[in-house]
Amino acid sequence: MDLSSVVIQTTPFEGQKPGTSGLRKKVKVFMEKNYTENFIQCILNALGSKLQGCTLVVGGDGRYFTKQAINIIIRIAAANEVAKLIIGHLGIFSTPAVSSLIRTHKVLGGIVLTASHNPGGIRNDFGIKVNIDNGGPAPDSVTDAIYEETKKIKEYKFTPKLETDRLIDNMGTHTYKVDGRDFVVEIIDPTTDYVNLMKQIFDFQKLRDLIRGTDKRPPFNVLIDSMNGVTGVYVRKIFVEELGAHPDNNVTRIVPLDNFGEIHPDPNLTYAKDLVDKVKDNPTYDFGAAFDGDGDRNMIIGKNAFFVTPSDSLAVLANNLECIPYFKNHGIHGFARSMPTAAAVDRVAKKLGMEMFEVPTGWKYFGNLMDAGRLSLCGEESFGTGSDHIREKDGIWAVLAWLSVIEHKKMSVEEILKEHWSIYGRNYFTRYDYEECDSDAANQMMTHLEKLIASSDFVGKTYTASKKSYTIEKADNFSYVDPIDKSVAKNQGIRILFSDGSRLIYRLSGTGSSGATIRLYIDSYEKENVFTDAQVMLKPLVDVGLEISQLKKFTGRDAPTVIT
Ligand code: VG1
Ligand code: CO
Repeated sequence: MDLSSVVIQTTPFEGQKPGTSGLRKKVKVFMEKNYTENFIQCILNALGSKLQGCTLVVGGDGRYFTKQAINIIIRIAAANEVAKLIIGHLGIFSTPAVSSLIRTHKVLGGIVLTASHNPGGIRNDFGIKVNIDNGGPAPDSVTDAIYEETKKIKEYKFTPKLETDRLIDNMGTHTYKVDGRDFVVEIIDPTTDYVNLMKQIFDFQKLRDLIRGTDKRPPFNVLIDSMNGVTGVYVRKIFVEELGAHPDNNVTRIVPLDNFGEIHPDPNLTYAKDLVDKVKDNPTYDFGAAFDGDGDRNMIIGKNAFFVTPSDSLAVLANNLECIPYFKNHGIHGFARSMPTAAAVDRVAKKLGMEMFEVPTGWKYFGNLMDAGRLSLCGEESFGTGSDHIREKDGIWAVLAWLSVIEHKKMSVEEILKEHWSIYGRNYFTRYDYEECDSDAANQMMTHLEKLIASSDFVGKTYTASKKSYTIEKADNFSYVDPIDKSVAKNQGIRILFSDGSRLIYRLSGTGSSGATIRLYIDSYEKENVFTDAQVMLKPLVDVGLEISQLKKFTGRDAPTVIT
């Protein structure tokens, strides 16, 4: 049957501005009449002339409203002359899997339906991320263009008679005639391409021997927690089916739920407490890992829940990449971290003679460097680690990388960290998050900081807490010039740098859906004193950070919501 598309009149919605990674709002907002339709049409408008005849990858973490959003995307894409959509079975794709598929199929881009680490379900968040043809998150130039479209949209195109009901429930290819053109919807297994990629990168036989044990070595007992998010389907395939992990003892919460079982699918010590407790309570576990809703974040813990900060995780991987076959084949071309991430990896880069980059928060800033062949491994303190195998951070990749290092070094997680600190010294790091603060209060605090760092006598001032003194050497609002395309990103966080190398950084989160989240990042470097508890070590600097920002006065908050 030949279907025809129609043009539907609409009016703009305020605030459809993508943040650090996609547009995130309450589900109820996305459910408003034309809200999602508008945004999808604006994404397509921003693609311009490349849109006609293109292929897009579509899928997400399976949270509430995914199916409705996919149905909208199918009908709008068909009417806008998109030639083909590649969609995950049941609407499921992890964010790294989308990145991989875009690259494997060499298509124009993807639409990822997720609010990532934000809670899901009808009362919580939904989100839409846009990825470009290199597989990475849309850069500022693209998200700015989308936002401009949202402010002036008057109509969207739609194919009302295209039957989408239950379309994503079965795999297969469907071809339609829309306005006389072919339009194809292909529903695929969300895991096949990604599992193949992981098999090319890692030595699965060695990882299987590690997890199952051999004549010479007892099994390395892991607990992999998908937190009811999208990684469940990949964890079953990779860890259970390929690597022989036990389906009851070695993996947990691996069925994706549309509300994540009412938990916050964010792998940190607060929201992944369940995993931390299980590993603590059961000393036979050697290793634990958790992922966020859309599978791009990871948290690594060792025996007795020994915690690896993401900044250290990046440095340890950088120091041991040679045990991963991918890097033997592709070489190692430089490292990078986001600005708030502690500089542990910089020390490894220096020793190995590697180029090292410091970029703003958000994975989109790594893409150009990777495309230019100057970056192989990068990470963020927010539990993001990844390499140039794709253009997103990749939770499962990070765990397989860690297991490869453990297999190779035949050491425990704690031993590996302690060895690393003994060689390089330790970058102590902690992050305090104050979630859902009043937006005005948070903005006032940032304005106060802006003024303070601009005052003529700020540099050189000394602050003291618990008898430790810190003298300010430099303070600015971080800005970044992309070395490849020279694009500029300004106002990326207030940095206060002290003469002993310690840092305080203040940012407002760009991923929340309501209120404001203040992030305070604290780090310091110690050459010799490397075995102290990080919270104890950094307490004086935290106090200085609170004093300088007057955070309590502005927000009324006594304590952070999450400490990492
Ligand atoms: C946070 C993290 C940032 C990360 C981003 C997206 O952003 O700090 O490092 O790239 O989330 O991660 P913000 O603006 O809230 O600090 V994901 O896994 O939510 O896409
Ligand atoms: Co995520």
